[in-house]
Amino acid sequence: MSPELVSLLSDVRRVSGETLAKKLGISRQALHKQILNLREKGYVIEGQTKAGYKLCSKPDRILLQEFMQGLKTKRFGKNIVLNEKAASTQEEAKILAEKGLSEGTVVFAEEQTAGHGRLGRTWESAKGGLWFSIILRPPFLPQKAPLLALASSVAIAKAIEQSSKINCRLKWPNDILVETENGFRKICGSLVEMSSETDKIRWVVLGIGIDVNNKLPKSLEDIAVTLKDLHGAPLDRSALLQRILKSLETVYDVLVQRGFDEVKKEYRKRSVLKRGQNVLLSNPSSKVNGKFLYVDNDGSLVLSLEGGKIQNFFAGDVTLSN
Ligand code: BT5
Repeated sequence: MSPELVSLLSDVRRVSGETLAKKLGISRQALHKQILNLREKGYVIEGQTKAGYKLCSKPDRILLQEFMQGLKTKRFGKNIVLNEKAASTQEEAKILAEKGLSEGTVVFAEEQTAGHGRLGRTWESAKGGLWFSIILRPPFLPQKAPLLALASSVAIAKAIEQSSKINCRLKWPNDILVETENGFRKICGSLVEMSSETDKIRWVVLGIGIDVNNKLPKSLEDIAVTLKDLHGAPLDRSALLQRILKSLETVYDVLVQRGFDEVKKEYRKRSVLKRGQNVLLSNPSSKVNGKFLYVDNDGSLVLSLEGGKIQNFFAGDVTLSN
């Protein structure tokens, strides 16, 4: 792989073999070999030495060298494990976290065979999505870990909005939705799992699943949608992941250094829940009806229940009701 050649080809409409060889400091023969090599890897490159080369499309895969070249973070993703296929990046990352790998380490998979959400629910993870988990070691109390789901939703929403002009909405605690003509559809879910002592987090693994260019099964048609469908064309997943990691790092640093206030403002702007709205909060063992009041400073959901009691909830699935 030649990331330099890919980036030269990406910069211009058509470029002669002579110019490319000169810029790379290699012979025309060596250049020809690199072009063939890229074509074998799925790059569609039109042309020959004389007429000039043109990069028509890149393979829809995250390729290490190219990815690292465009990654603008300080820590997040600097150490990245790229899997063609994994049972679950979450499980792999938890093992690495336990072994002591540093904050910002990312485990990514092109495809997951046993991806899961909260409460062991299945997460559909066919090729073409972004399925990854990040190791974090936040210096705050374990009670504050749920804030990471809210903060990561804000960061991902911002990155998606910059990459595609798609407006993201957030649903407590961990969903990113998009409003379509058929109602809200989920495009991203996140999962926060941790190991802690009474007053210290040992590690958090933040798992993120984003529907990008993947196909969704029929069973999810009414609740999910992909960015490709919304955008009308496939997205460059490598560039999107680079942008998401940068955004995650920025928002995470704000959360750690300055607290939840700033992030909360960004969260509230995009929240589908508006004050006074009737909601149903479901947990495996209970269902509660109430009016949404606000998201508290510890990330919990504050509802006003029938009879006027005000209560904080730390987990559950929210359904909007009338
Ligand atoms: C979540 O769970 O939304 C968290 C999903 C986290 C997935 C990532 S992928 C990388 C890492 N490795 C893993 O194994 N997991 C993480 P929850 O709120 O429980 O939502 C699960 C529900 O979302 C399912 O019951 C389905 O209804 C729906 N769902 C499943 N697959 C989906 C998909 N690809 N897109 C949108 N919705 C999906």
